[in-house]
Amino acid sequence: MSENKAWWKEAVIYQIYPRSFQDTNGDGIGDLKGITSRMDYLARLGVDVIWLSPIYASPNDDNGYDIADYRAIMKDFGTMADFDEMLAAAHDHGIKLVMDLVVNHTSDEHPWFVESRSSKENPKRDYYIWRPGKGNNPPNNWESFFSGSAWQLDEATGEFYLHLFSKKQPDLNWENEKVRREVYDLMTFWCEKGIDGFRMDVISMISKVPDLPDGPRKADGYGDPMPYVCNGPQVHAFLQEMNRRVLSKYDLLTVGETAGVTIDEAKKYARADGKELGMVFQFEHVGTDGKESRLGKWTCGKPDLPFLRSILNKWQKELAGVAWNSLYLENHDQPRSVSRFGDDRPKWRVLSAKMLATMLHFQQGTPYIYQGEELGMTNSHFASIEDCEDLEEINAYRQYVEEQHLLTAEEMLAAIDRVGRDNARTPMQWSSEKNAGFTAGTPWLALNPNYREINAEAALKDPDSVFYYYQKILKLRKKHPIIVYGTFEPLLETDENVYAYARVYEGKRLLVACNWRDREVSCTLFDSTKGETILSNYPAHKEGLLQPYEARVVLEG
Ligand code: ISL
Ligand code: CA
Repeated sequence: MSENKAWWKEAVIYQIYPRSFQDTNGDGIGDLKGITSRMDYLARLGVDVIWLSPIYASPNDDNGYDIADYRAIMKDFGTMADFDEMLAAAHDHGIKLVMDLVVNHTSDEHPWFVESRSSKENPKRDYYIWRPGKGNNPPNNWESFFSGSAWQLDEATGEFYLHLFSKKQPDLNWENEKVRREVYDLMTFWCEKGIDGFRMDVISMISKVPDLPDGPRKADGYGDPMPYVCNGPQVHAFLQEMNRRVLSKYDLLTVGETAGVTIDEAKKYARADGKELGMVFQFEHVGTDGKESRLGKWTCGKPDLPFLRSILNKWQKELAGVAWNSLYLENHDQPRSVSRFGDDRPKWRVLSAKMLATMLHFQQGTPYIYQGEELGMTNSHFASIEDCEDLEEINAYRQYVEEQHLLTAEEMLAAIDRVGRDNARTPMQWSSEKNAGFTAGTPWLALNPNYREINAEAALKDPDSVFYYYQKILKLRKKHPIIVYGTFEPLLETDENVYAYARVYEGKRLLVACNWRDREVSCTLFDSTKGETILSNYPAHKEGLLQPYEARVVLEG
């Protein structure tokens, strides 16, 4: 293996969703001062990097993923002075800061779009993707990822603009060199402020197939844009240009959010020669919730171990030595991992959360922890669509339940409970006090009522908590380079219950095994080992088996 060492390969990233992290002024919305106030907590956990979901000026149609000014801080979150203070506090704690870069689209309230829509002759017209309709119909059949047509008719000029996401998120036209220059300029602005990297939102979608052909028809009658917008013809050229103009001038962590990425594409995005990005987020393993997906994520089931394992193992094997993996189970778009992949019943929650952490963090790649994952926070419950804030959930409900009658309200709400994005966005659970210590006011999204039991204060008092288990994993990563740089060898690849693998490095071997079941299962992997157990969620191992949700890591040699 060509061993290209880098700080961002050795690091562990903690993702903060600022809106839900810590409120300091009682408006019910998390803010930058709140993040600054929790820096000690993050340092205690031992993370190396914070990735902040977007904090730029935004009308919040999609909670900041719709940006109106890339050089200003969202009013709800504070001021640029608060930002500078937060960045300094992070650096004082030895923590780096990565910003979210959302440049596939802007807000429709961004001045570029306000100009662009004003007339066909406006110099910024070509900053976005405008097309005449087919009669009264949109230019093609594409469905937005947030429901309905991906095209919006704009009265002022009688043309349609493309929005792969909400209609308040018009897609930028990356073919236009001026657009690219604007993006590189704003990136440089943040680099000069001293940030340490970018997480690039849907960066796999910035290049569209030029003639925008109809997509394959889906069950709801719309066409799927994915084949024509993901990994498009110019995407690598654009990223190489971005790299030359900006990224190569700084020492940055870069991670592309690349929906629709394949192994072959990932090898290009995350090329080991550093000409594009450091790593990408692939989506295959978060699409393992059952195979029936008539209406995408809204008609899925429970993920199963063999399928999930085959995907993760494939990424481990295929990227080895060629590109670098990022490792995640959660983020602000995914449900809580302990509810989805583990077992959130009180009896098993802590054990299974630790098992999942073990399974993930000992693979090769840079691990990501999403706020609250280190506490084993669970999915919430949404009794009515009125309780939901996420536009993906709300729009899908309108379309599938109210307009097309493809799902009943009960089915849709059950799906939201299972995979809705609001599950990840309920406020951080700091303590058992009012509103979990998140806010003195009314939280923008209701807390998960289980905050009375599951919270950071309780975790910090309990040596067996999920928190301290993560802390231990992060310390082990610093101590044993095999965890970062060891090669990956799958084990027991056909076992129905156990996820096992080995890592190998400089004459040492690390054995990892995780029981995915709530019962004892047979496993002889550790029976003859003379190695040292460096981590487990059980005090003692039993010969020939793994206890319910047992996870064990043994270092040999
Ligand atoms: O394509 C998808 C199917 O819904 C998604 O996986 C999509 O790629 C993903 O949700 C993109 O996410 C990112 O961009 C969105 C934003 O809402 C998300 O929060 C962000 O992570 C639009 O900016
Ligand atoms: Ca606030």
